[in-house]
Amino acid sequence: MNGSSTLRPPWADVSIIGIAGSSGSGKSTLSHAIVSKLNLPWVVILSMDSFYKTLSPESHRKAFLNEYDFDAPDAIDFDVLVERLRDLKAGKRAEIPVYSFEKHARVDKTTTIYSPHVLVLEGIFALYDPKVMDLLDMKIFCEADADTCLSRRTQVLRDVRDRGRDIDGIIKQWFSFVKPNFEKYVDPQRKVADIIVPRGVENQVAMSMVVQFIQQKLLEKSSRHRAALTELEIAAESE
Ligand code: UZR
Ligand code: MG
Repeated sequence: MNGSSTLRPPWADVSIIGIAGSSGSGKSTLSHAIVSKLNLPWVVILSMDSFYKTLSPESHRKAFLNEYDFDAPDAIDFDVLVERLRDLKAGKRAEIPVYSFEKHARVDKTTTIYSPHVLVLEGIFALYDPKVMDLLDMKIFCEADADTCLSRRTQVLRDVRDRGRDIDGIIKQWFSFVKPNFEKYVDPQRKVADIIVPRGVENQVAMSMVVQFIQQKLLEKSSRHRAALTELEIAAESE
């Protein structure tokens, strides 16, 4: 028996669920609903917003004019994301960058995550990078009408407007980046998804399926670990 893999405790063998979908499609809400239905203590939601790259001064200036493209995969630091996910899979702790939408920049601190049982990775490009895909146990695409997405964004960003951004900028960003890049990069991810969830959290059937699948995975992992331990105990006794 290969002791190093089978003896990894089940909590180090984190199950990672990827949730992709348009900006405003309800990824975060869906993630929270899944976590609440799972009702387990060691579950973490990791937003890919945390992995926006640090911008050059020129790009940073553009960001404040709503002229920087945050909706292309290139805006995401996949290298750091993969490194952190691999660390968590190996049972190590991971330092997660903290991103400020207000400043369009990473702030000078990190959030520490210790290996959870389940990690929900949500972001417009959760099903994009092959290295990330390799680490996923389940791939979900969250679907909503484009007008629903836009109206959610303007509502969400109304808060931001109160903090200094304007609705014109939001609309400008929507038509120059969010919409065209949705068609180009985000929407094609539905082809690699295991399940497509229309209507987000309203879709109770899809939610139950997802939760059952995760619970089944956890059971299997814990049984495998128990069996490996028993085998080891028997081997030790016969020595
Ligand atoms: P979700 N975004 C910003 O508006 N500012 C930033 O500094 C970083 C990201 C937006 C981005 C994308 N672009 O659509 C959205 N725009 O955040 C993704 N326009 O976040 O999936 O939570 O909506
Ligand atoms: Mg979100």
